[in-house]
Amino acid sequence: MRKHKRKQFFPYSLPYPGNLSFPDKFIWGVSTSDRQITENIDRGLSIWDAFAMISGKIEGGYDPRITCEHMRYYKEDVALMKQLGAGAYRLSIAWPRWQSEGLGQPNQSGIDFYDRLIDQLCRLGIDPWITLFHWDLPLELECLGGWQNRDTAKRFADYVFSVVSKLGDRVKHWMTLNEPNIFAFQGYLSGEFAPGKHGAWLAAFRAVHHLLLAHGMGMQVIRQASSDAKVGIVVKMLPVETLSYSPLAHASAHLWRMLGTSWFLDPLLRGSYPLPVRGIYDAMSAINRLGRHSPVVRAGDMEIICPKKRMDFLGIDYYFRQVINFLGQWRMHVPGSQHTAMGWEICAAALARGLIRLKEEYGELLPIVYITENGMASDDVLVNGQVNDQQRIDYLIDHLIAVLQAIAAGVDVGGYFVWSLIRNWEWPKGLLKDFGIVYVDFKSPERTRTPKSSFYVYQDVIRGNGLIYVPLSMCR
Ligand code: GCO
Repeated sequence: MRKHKRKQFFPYSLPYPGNLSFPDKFIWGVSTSDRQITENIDRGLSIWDAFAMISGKIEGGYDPRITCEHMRYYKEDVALMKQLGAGAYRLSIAWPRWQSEGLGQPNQSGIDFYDRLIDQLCRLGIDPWITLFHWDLPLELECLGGWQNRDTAKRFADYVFSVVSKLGDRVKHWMTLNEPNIFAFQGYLSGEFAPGKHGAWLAAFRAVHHLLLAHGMGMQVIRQASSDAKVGIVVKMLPVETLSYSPLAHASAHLWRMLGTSWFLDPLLRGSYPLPVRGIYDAMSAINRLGRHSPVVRAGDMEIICPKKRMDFLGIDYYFRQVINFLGQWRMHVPGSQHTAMGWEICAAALARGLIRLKEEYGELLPIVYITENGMASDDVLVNGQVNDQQRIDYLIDHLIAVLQAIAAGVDVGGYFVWSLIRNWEWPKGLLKDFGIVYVDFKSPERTRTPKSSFYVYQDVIRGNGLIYVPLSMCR
């Protein structure tokens, strides 16, 4: 592919795509995760249930038991996907629903729900894409050390085997983990996410290696159980961009890229950690040896994480870029930019540049990419039975243009999933932030659903397999 000036220090502009159509067979979908939309029935507790009980952890005090009740209204939700024209639905299986305590006998009533949901999707011609770990670790496993304990990876593989044996006849796309990079940073360093540890760097290093190992072991199990399955992982894309030159900015950008991306993608795609990260694992091993403990990274691990037959696809979730200022600091508020209700800067161009950078960085090692999440939170209101979310429409169109730009530059992007179909419980933000393209009236006992304007625009995009049906005025 054409080198897009990686040496160029500042963000560059890409030409507006000449062709507003997506490739044939491009997959159009919507994404959710179990913990964020389902009721607390038929399941064991997860680390998020425990975390949410700690006062002050969830803004507005929203209890994760209050949701849009997808278990009860799943048929209605699948019908909405059908109306949208979605070809795929990315959902997650909650490990504590499948196995209440994360090990042992599967929980039949939990399994029955997924069985019904998947049958319903197949009946309506919507392909289920399943994430096996979307952050809701069974609480019992956290008590045994959680992801700091290597056994969790093995238990994950056992759980995956059970899921694939049951659903593998109907499910062909599997994502082992959702965003291990965000899970590690927010769960072990900032403490904003479960398991809520602050500055626990060594714990984060251990957890990351075991998460990646779980991915590799899970992938092995899926491939053994289902020969035509496609397996990938989902990573949050954090493009780092500098707006002014200074050696500090340069060094800081380098560090953030390594921590945010290469720490994860290098082992997954190249089979080795970046050198400084490797150094830290080596130092940890040396200390472990003194105490007669086994090293974190053991012989053979890297071949499990990155086997000869590499993963089939990479899922990319994109919401915002990391902007580094002159002093090398990370800032969320870039003057002159628009921000979402989460306070995240809107920058579609960084999605295109980020994808191109990935391709430049990993070349042939980069498998086909699916945008497994993209979307925004906004303060939407129902007026006369309608929800006009113009900002989300603009957002989606701009980001789809960015995907087209990346495709035009040679990145193999096979599909796009909007986050989210429906209003979700947004982790520490509880129910305060609404990412849905379908509005949910939480005051009504039936949790009445109303498609927003963005739903209809996305429906047009899907129908036309491109932006051709979108009024030109919207193509900014
Ligand atoms: C993530 C998760 C989702 C979030 C969404 C919006 O990326 O953080 O996969 O569960 O809800 O991204 O923050």
